[in-house]
Parts: sequence; C-alpha cells; structure tokens
Amino acid sequence: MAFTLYGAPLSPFVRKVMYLLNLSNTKYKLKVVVPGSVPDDFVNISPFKRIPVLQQDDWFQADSSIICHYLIESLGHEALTSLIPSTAKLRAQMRWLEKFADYELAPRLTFTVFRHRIILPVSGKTADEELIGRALEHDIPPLLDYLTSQLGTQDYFVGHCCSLADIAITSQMINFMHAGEAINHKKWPTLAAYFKRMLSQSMWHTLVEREKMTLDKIRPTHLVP
Ligand SMILES: N[C@@H](CCC(=O)N[C@@H](CS)C(=O)NCC(=O)O)C(=O)O
Repeated sequence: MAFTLYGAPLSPFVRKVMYLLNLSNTKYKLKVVVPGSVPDDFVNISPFKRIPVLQQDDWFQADSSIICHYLIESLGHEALTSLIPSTAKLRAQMRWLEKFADYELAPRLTFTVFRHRIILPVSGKTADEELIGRALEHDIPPLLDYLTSQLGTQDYFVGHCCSLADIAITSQMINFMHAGEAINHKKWPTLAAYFKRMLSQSMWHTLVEREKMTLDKIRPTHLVP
C-alpha cells in the first residue's frame, strides 16, 4: 500500500491531508505540484488541475475532503476514526463545518489574503491591498462571528472532541496567519484562544514550523519583516 500525495504543503487542503497521514503514521511520498504550473498530464488525475491528489498504487483521488474521508475509512486507524463523531447529527454538523472551511473560509482567508500577500509577490506580481482590506473589513468578520457562535465555550467545534471540522478550520486559519494576519483576540477571544490551542498541538506545530522555513526561502527579501 504505497501512498503518494501530489501538492504543495502551503495549501490548506494539502495540509489537511498531511495532518491525517502524519496522525496515522502513514508513510507517503510528497510530489510537489504547484498550482498554476502543474504538469501537462496532471489534468488526467485532477480534472480541475487542483491540489491535493492522493495516489495509492495505481489509483488516484482528488479533493481534500474526499481523500480525508477515504483515509479515515480505509486505514481504520483509531486516531483517524476518532475524528468522526459518533452520532448522525454530530457527523452532519462536522461535515457542514468542514464544508464551511473549504468553501467559505478558503475564498477569503486563503485565496484572497494569503494568495495576495504571499503567492502573488513570490511570482513577481503585486498584492492588491485594497482587495485584502475589503476582505478583512467586510467579508471575514461575519465568518469569524459565525465560527465563534458555533464554538461556544467548547474546546472543539463538534461534540467535545477533535474532528475533521477542526482540522479543516485550523488549516485555513494557518494560511491567514502565514499572510501576517491574526484573529483579533479582543473581537473574537474564544476563537483566538482556540487557534492558539490548536497551534500548540505537536501535530500542527511540526507542520507549521516546516512551512515557516519554506516561507522564509520563497518570500521576496524586500517582504521579509
Ligand atoms: N475543494 C478542493 C479545493 C482544492 C483547491 O482549490 N486547491 C487549490 C490550492 S490551495 C488549487 O489547486 N488551485 C488551483 C486552481 O484552482 O487552479 C479540495 O478540498 O481539495
């Protein structure tokens, strides 16, 4: 059972999958594929040329959510199965929040703020600070308000246990952080504390420290603080 993951570790979707592979001590090869300059034949394994793609022997699967659920089901590793809540209602809530992270947080925290602050300057383009400003002022606060309402006073988003929802949400927040932004602890104290707690977990810490080294290498020198 040989696994290969195609993607770039700074992608929140690739990070989600890496988290699960690491959590289950599953060995895999990472083949770096960078969005925007994917090999010509990548479309054969990812119809929209998106990362990540997981390969297992001669089988390929795109999409972080589908891959994560596949790994949880197929590996049957306890650390992974515990990411799925025990009741149907809690599972629905978990899937909703995973979807919320992938389709609501990602367009603002990652595709807007992170892409403009980090990815565009790396490829010699200028960040649109006005667009970032609008996202920070208008688009992102309601999302953080919503997440705050969902978290309440719990340590995790669903059923008092770490679930796939936490992994998807934290992964998007990490891109926000890499872009030099923080969840304002005065406006969203419980969410800011939640993110701090997640980052202190060794699994996230290891991934993030490695990514910071990558960021230091790729960031144009005039943007290094
Ligand atoms: N829903 C997909 C989203 C994947 C995605 O959008 N990945 C980005 C990188 S963070 C990508 O490959 N973008 C390239 C493109 O859309 O052309 C997933 O969960 O895997």
